[in-house]
Parts: sequence; C-alpha cells; structure tokens
Amino acid sequence: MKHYYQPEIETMPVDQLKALQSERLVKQVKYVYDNVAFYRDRMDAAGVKPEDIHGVEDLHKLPFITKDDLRDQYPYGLLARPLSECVRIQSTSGTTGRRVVAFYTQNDIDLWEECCARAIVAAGGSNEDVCHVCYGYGLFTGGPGLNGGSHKVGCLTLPMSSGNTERQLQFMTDLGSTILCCTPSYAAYLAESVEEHGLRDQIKLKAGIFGAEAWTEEMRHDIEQSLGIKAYDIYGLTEISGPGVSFECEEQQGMHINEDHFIAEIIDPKTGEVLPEGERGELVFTCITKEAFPLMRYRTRDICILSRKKCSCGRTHIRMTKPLGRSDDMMVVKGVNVFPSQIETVLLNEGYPANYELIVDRVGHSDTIDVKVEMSQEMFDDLKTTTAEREKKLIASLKSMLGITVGVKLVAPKTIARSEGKAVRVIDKRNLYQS
Ligand code: DLL
Repeated sequence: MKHYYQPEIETMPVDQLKALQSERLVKQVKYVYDNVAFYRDRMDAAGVKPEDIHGVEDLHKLPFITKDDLRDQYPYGLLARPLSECVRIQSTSGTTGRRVVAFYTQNDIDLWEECCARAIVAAGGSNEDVCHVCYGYGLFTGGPGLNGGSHKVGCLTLPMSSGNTERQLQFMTDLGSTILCCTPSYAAYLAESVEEHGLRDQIKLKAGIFGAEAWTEEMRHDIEQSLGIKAYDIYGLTEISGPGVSFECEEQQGMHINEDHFIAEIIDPKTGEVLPEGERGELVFTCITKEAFPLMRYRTRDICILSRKKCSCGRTHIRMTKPLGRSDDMMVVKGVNVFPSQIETVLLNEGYPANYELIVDRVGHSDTIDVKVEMSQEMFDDLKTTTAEREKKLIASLKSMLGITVGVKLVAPKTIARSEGKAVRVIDKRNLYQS
C-alpha cells in the first residue's frame, strides 16, 4: 500500500502557489456559474460574469455567501453535481434553525482526507503510529475526517468515537495509542481520568490533534503536561469540508491553511471590506477544488488574523491564528463585549481547571453574568484559604480582564458535567435573539 507523504505542494514557492490558486479559481467560478442556479443569480445580480475573474486578485468581485443562505437553500439548493455522483453527507452540530448539510463526491472525500492526513503528518504521524480517534462519528465531521486521514497516513486507526471513557482508556493502554484525536475539552477529561486511574505510566501517547472548539494556550499547556504529549490545534468547518482546513505544524505558531484547496480572506465583518494581511477580522473561504458543495466566499464568522511570515517547518501555506472569537458568539453583557475565551484565560491563569459554565441572565433591565467553576482537588483540600476568599480574588481578576463585575461560584471538583464532544459552556438565558 502506498502511504501518504508530504507533497511538494505544501512547500511550493508562494508565487507558484498563487498561480495555482488563480488557475483553479477561474475554472471553479465558471463551474459554479454553470451548475448552480443560486450562484448564477447572485453573480448576475452583482453584475459579475465568470469572464471577469482572471485570478485571485479578482476574488473580491464575487458576492459573499452566509450561513443563512445555506439554510435557505437547504437541502439541495447549492448542489453542483447530480445526486448520482454524491456519496456522502455530513452535517453541522448547530442547535438552532435548520441544519446545514454538506455533500461530497468520492473525489471530495479523497481531498478532505488528504487534508487531514497532512495534519497528522504535521503532528509527527507516520504508518508506525496508532491513531486513537475519539471525535464523534456520524453526521459530525470530526470522526470521519480524522479516520480517513489516519488511513491515508497508514496509521493503525482506532475508530473509538466519543464516550465510554473506561473503554477509551483500556484501548489506549492495551493497544498503545500514540496519537489522540478529540476535542480539547474531551482531552482534558481523558487526562483527568488517566490520572485518576493511575495510568500515566501505561500510556504511550506522544501527540494530540485537538480542535472543533475554542481552547486557550493555558489549556494546551495543561493537557500537554498531564498527558506528556505535544498538543496540535486543527481547524475546520462542515461547510468547507470538515477538520483539516488548517492545522498546526511543530512550530505551534498558527495553523497552515491548505491553500491549494481553499483561498482565505479576512474581511471587516461590518463592511465586508477585504483587510490586509495581519489585520484582525472575519475569515472567509473559497473552495477551489470541491465538486459537490463548492462554497465561494463563505463567511465563517470566525474572527482571526492571517500571516504569511516564513515558517521554519518549511511549509509556505499561509497561517491563521486560532479563532479569537466569533463575529456572532460575542456576548454583549451590561453593554460590554465579552468573549468566553477571555474568561477561560483568567480561570486557567488562576489555576482553575477548564471546567466551567457561564450563565448570562437578565434581571429587570440589567444583565447578570455568573461564572460557575470547579476548584482543583488541591484547592478543595487546602483549608487555609476559604472558598469566599478564593471567589473574591477571582471576581477581582475577572473584573480587570472584562471591565465588569461578574458573579463567581466555586464548586467541588468533578461536579460540572463533562463533555464528550464540543463543550457547551455558555448558558444565555436572556433569549435575546427570539422574535
Ligand atoms: O468542528 C470541524 C472540526 C472537527 C474541526 C474536528 C476540528 C476538529 P463544525 O461542527 O461545522 O465543524 O464547526 C465549525 O467550530 O467555524 C469554529 O467556530 C469552530 N472550530 C473548529 N475548529 C476550531 C479550533 C468542526 N481549532 C466551527 N479552534 C468553526 C476554535 C474551532 N474553534
């Protein structure tokens, strides 16, 4: 069997890469115009014809597409290939509104799995590895994507899916898993369980590939320390393919975007204006190789920064920061912009585990925000400092980060429900978006 190896395309000189993107973009624009009535109508309305797009420099002429468009076109409105050529769907985990369904031809699956294979290789993976995949399998893209990538690399693949922690630990120790793929919150939980069962000496993990939700550098540090691994970030979204749109290399300084398949732009979320490299804004993707569900200028709502600074790993593909927030999950509490990641940073800096809930409510016309957070076992056992004293200190640290006073409730270790997939940490009871 031929195993995946790092293709030259990942280290291609930037001018050649841009030429390749331009060539693919021109073909793709014509392809979607000819095959998807929705795009044809949108482009006609914007007065743009496929002949107007000569390369990446003309990308800004195309109209954006948003999640609302995807919902409106559910289920088949954006399909660019006959159903007879599609072999798979995946779907978003969204809890509100219509789900988004993405379609794949066999070629789309192959390219997606190759993107995931690149991520595994970047994390040091090879056909010598035992790759333990406990992202969910099914409609969620995490399990199927990393599973396919692991096959392509030639790793022994453990399709564990999420849940059943005892069984995860048993396979991990018995089969000698070396690479762990799951959400960072589940990795933190597994790390806790490894410790609890005294299994640290029996695990052989060397790397973790964690993504699908926001996590901080502090959380990375904690997971790396407790499992004795190097933890790599991986990013992606169902609409664009799934995990592997971008991934970290050993430098851990941002995620390389698979630019031979996806063109990235950063825009001002308010005006839609394209921002220069290095500025913070909303990430937009254009798929240039996809067949069944080729989104053009899709607004991800993820806020980040792009950088083309040379990376010592040799890859030339542009890097994106971790999402620094969402243009839509930002909460406005007492008139102040609050990102859950800011609160997590404070908690982890103060030595709390990443097990917390944020409860936002409205009493009369006034917003309240309460942080419920677990104490570490050490804090819980330490009788020298009272819980009230700890709460007071945390309230002060949160106030200096956010500029507003939040309520804090410290609870005993292991009392907040653990998540096997993406963690639900924000409970907004204000129902601000209901009509
Ligand atoms: O979460 C795909 C995925 C699976 C990525 C496994 C990585 C690993 P969706 O369920 O469609 O797809 O959610 C996509 O999740 O727009 C981001 O807001 C968020 N997200 C994904 N990866 C990261 C990450 C998968 N590494 C949405 N850091 C995206 C922060 C992430 N947020």
